[in-house]
Amino acid sequence: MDEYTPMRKNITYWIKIILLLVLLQSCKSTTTLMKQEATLADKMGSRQTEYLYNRIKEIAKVGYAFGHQDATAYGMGWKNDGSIKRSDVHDVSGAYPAVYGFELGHIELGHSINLDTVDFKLMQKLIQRAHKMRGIVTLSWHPDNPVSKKSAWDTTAAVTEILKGGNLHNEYKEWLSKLANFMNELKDESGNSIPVVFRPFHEMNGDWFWWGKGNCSPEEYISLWRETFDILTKEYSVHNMLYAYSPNTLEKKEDYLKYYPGDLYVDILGIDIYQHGSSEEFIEALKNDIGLLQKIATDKNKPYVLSEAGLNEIPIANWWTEVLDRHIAKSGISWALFWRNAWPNHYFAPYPGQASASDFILYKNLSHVLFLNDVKKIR
Ligand code: BMA
Repeated sequence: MDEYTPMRKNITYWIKIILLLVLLQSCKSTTTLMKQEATLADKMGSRQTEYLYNRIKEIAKVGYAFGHQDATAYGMGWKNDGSIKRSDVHDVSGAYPAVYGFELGHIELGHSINLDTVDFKLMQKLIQRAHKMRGIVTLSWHPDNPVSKKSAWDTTAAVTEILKGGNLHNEYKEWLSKLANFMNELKDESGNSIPVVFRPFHEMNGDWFWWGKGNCSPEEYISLWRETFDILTKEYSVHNMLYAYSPNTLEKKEDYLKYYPGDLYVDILGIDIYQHGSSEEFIEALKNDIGLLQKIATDKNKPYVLSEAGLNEIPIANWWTEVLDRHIAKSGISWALFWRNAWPNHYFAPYPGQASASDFILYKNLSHVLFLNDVKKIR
């Protein structure tokens, strides 16, 4: 008789326990996998776009990338005519930024230069170069007011006019088709589309743009975002963009998600924080707003960034290391982008001889602040 001995009972018991543990482990790794492989907002997003998204997440594990708007297009006292490789940041520190911001304003009008006089053909070339060097490209867009035909800062009510059913909907689609053409023509040497981070309609919690607070309702803003996303991805087949949402410094915590178009329409969470007053106020905003951003983004499993920042004319000699970096170093952001070096009283990155230049070199040497040669290594 095959007796069920205590010894066999014991073995069966342990086999069951092991099987259970294996099962639990595989469930756990499936959920971790699902968490890690968050898909793109654009379900048809290219393989390269997905790769960019994963790199952006990887960067935050090492530090944060340094970015500069229009870095290679112009700087203090110089303008790129297409023949030079230059950047103020490089002139000062010997390193090129890791993140390159460019501006699409006036592409919608079919102009050959943007609202800041950067030639779109040159921009295309500079994006190709930044991408080839494994830098990251982010595009802002300050479209003119579609009703008044004045600038993005003209706050004449316009959003409902361009939404589906509005009088200017078709005109808005024409605008988007021009933006889409630019995106669809943005190719690398092998003919693959170059992936970028698109950051339209930013600072909507401020009242200075036609898409901002008081000039449209949060619901209208959300429709504007979603319709724009749908037209670009579904009608114009643009599949090389990650979408970044970026309010301005918050007045109230609740403001962050007030205009949020939804997890299915956003890949990256950002915030624009400038120092307009004292360093203390700025530090408070960095701590509070990035702290909140970190919580929201972690919960949504999305990367997050300081999408715009800066102190105009940087008159504080140790601003980079003591005011800025000390308060964002451990925040988990993937990058911090500083605004453009436009003219002598409107610049946000140092140039040789500028008051914060030597501190910037110390800042550049911090191991967690990543420039082009550092992000290059991140796969
Ligand atoms: C603003 C200023 C403007 C510029 C706009 C878009 O912050 O720098 O001069 O036109 O950004 O780049």
